[in-house]
Amino acid sequence: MALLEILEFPNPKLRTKAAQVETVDERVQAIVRDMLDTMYDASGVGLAATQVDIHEQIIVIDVSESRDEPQVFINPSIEIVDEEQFEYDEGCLSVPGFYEAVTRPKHVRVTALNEQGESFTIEPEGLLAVCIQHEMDHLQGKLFVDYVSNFKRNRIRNKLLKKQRTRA
Ligand code: GNR
Ligand code: NI
Repeated sequence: MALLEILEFPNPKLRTKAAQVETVDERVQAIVRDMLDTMYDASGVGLAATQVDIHEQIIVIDVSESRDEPQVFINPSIEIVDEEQFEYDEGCLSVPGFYEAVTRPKHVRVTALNEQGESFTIEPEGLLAVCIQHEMDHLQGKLFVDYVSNFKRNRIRNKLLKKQRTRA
């Protein structure tokens, strides 16, 4: 088992846009395994490769209570199904300790490749729909704090910078 280091806001590497995966081979499957280990170790419901400084379109998610239903999304694409919105208190392993309400489309359709390289499409609901959108934002270099006011984002930034200074 290999745990990967999770980058924290405001590290500029979190702003990198991820490239498409060309082929889902053993190299990609090893990244998926390490990302799942890292997500479970950190008690997260999802993890995007961007957060572990790998700039490829790979996401792992587990929204189950029992923490034994991993889902893998490679090269995901998303469509908004209708205009209904949904507000949820979001957190992020790259923004530890902070939670803010974020409003996103409620009904989305997601197509991706699984860890075997097979295409699948789902219409997720609830936390899974929120989480997929949160993770797909990471792959574009976007963070949930980008949806809150400049005042709140700067306060979060300054608190995390202070914590990171005292840890380094
Ligand atoms: O663990 C996580 N919890 C969470 C809660 C609400 C909305 C999104 C998330 S994702 C987050 C893990 C993470 O940072 N993924 O990028
Ligand atoms: Ni996150």
